[in-house]
Amino acid sequence: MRRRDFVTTLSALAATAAARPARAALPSGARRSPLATPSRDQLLWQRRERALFLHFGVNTFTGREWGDGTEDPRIFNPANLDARQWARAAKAAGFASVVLTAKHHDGFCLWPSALTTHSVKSSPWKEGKGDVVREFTDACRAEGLGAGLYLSPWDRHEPSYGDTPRYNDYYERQLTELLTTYGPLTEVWFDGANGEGPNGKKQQYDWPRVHATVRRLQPHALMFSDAGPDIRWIGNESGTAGDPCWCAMDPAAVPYPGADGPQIISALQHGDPHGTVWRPGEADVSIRPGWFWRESENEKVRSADNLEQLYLSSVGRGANLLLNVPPSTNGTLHDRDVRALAELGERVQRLYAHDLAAGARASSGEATDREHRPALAIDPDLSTYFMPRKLVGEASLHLQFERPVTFDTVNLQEAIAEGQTIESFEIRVTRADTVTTIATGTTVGNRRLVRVPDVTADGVGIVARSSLGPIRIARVSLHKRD
Ligand code: FUL
Repeated sequence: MRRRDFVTTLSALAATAAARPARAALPSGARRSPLATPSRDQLLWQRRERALFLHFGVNTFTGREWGDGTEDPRIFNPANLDARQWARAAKAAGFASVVLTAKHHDGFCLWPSALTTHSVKSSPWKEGKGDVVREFTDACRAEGLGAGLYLSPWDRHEPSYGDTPRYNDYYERQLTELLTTYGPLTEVWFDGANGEGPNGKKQQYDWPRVHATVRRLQPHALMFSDAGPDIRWIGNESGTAGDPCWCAMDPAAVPYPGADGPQIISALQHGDPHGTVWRPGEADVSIRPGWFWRESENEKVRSADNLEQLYLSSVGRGANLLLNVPPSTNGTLHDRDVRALAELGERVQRLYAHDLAAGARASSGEATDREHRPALAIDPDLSTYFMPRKLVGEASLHLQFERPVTFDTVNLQEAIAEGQTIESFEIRVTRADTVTTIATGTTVGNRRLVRVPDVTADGVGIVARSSLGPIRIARVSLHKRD
């Protein structure tokens, strides 16, 4: 649950979902300003596509979603904590990184912070000598996974919260502990929850200072929040990116984390084709009804079908998926969650295992340079791409097969290192000289997955119908579920 849920009505959300970013007033192909492009770290992060989220802390032991900070640290005692099990489950399912809640809103720290006793230090776990963040980061590295940390700015335990300058110093020092003790992090996760402190005053966060600290101490870590600066929240907690979904954004659209309103949600969902900053979306969603583990929700773990739908509505629309799989009171992931996760991993792996477009003859009606010839769209190398010479108007890519192929999934990928330009596309098939349009769509970005009823074809045409600039298709592949 988000704090903003209190103030956002369902009808406002419904209206938002239907809303689309205003269409550019300029003709297709005409550019206002150079397109935004990703940094190297953003590109690497986007290519990883899937990360696991671990909500763990005192709430695991109370069954609450939001602790109020009065929890007795002695309730924290995950007798069989096994961070390697978390990391192995993530890796086995094809997830490339993991993000842990080092501190949630209740203020309880999973590491022995020098700034408070409200931490693992005061718990019976490992007689107060344990450090979950250390075990977590070590396990991620041992499995070759990226490690990320969530540090809630809202702290319902800390007495200085609400006394703005004092708490901002406190938060900065806690952040510094995390950023300087546990080696390189791939992601630092900030949510915008913001309350009043014991003095009755609302805490004013100093985001520029927070961001500068992360940049200085962990230059390769990407910062997530509603307002970026590196990764944006996708605008809901249901695992659904907008359609269209642009990686670029107007930096003024979401002025600070936690800012609310239908226009803000729409900006997060869809991005902005003419946005000046590259800020790809991350769709966070839980495998269970709640963010924290509860015995009573063991029967409510999402099915593999449901997880596959989440994959299609997040990664398949060009966003990254951050799937929460919370450890239980004994400190391990529950069997049911591990099984569902593994099934998702297998489905994704099986989906891509066989590319029916491999070996096709690729051609285009448009002239291209040799280094951007059509065949480069069907080789697996995402750094090479098909790019027609002309900068405006439709462009098509045709794949001709030696023998007819039957598929139900089309995978499209743009060469996003150079930016994102495709605004709308169409997929056509040829069969016995008849051409049929089987799907149309909007943006592509890092990946667009299009599911179609089984179709058998002699050839497939991908038509980029409109774009913001040069069309660069890094990959077209065709797949069939078994
Ligand atoms: C929100 C929090 O309020 C929830 O408890 C959860 O951590 C979610 C991922 O972010 O802001």
